[in-house]
Amino acid sequence: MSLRRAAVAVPHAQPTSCPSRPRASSASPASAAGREALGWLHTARFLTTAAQLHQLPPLEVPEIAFVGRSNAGKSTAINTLTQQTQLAYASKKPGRTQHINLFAVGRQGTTDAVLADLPGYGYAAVPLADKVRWQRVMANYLVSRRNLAGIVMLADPRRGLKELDEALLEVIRPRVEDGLPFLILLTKADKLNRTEQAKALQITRLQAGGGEVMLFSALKRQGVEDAALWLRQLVADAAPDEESAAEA
Ligand SMILES: Nc1nc2c(ncn2[C@@H]2O[C@H](COP(=O)(O)OP(=O)(O)OP(=O)(O)O)[C@@H](O)[C@H]2O)c(=O)[nH]1
Ligand SMILES: [Mg+2]
Repeated sequence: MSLRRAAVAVPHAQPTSCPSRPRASSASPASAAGREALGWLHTARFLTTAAQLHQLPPLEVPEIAFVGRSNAGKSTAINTLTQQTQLAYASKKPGRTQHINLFAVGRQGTTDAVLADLPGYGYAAVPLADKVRWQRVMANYLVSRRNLAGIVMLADPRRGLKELDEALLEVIRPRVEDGLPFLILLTKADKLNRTEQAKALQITRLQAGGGEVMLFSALKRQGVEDAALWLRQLVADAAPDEESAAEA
């Protein structure tokens, strides 16, 4: 499989590295950069699916993993960010995503990034042996996937970060400390009032270990533009700029 990395230009993208930077509210109209980022994400299409790590194709393009507890809203977030209703399988029933599903993103048939929808962890009805097996697969993926360029962890703020989320934070800590971009999206923000949202943000920022934290609601489209910009910027930063590529 050959995937070509296309040059990425992000118009007026804002820096997103400061966790405490105030963010635009969900009601604010999309900025030019936000529209561009969302348009880019809209190009997402199914690439491949794998039940095991060795079945994943080795890729050169930046890959961004969506991880989190079962039912946290990973698949829904991917569908919302790509503005596609059924790209990733979302479901009321936890444990819907059981494979690593890859989606290619890029205009005009090029692929300049891949989104990876990972199966959720912590679903009580899954047999213990399967849970342990899956945790090992995911830890291996997060530690060893060479083209992993960013991690988006989704968590339901009504539950907060749980034991398994913290275990995952430990697994990725060395890579995050090494500069791997890491974002926690607090999903289903529509279920919280403003005070609860502010409190959830504050608490999670203390736990995020160098990652950025944003509120997100697929229902109210809250945080969608900011998350899209974060993804777009990450891919722009990961791409070799054209001049240095030409010099090499
Ligand atoms: N109110 C509300 N519900 C949401 C939101 N995002 C997801 N949901 C609901 O949460 C449930 C689980 O969503 P999924 O996207 O399937 O969750 P997942 O993390 O992919 O789950 P697994 O594949 O089991 O790991 C579905 O019923 C969604 O409709 C949101 O922003 N607001
Ligand atoms: Mg899912």
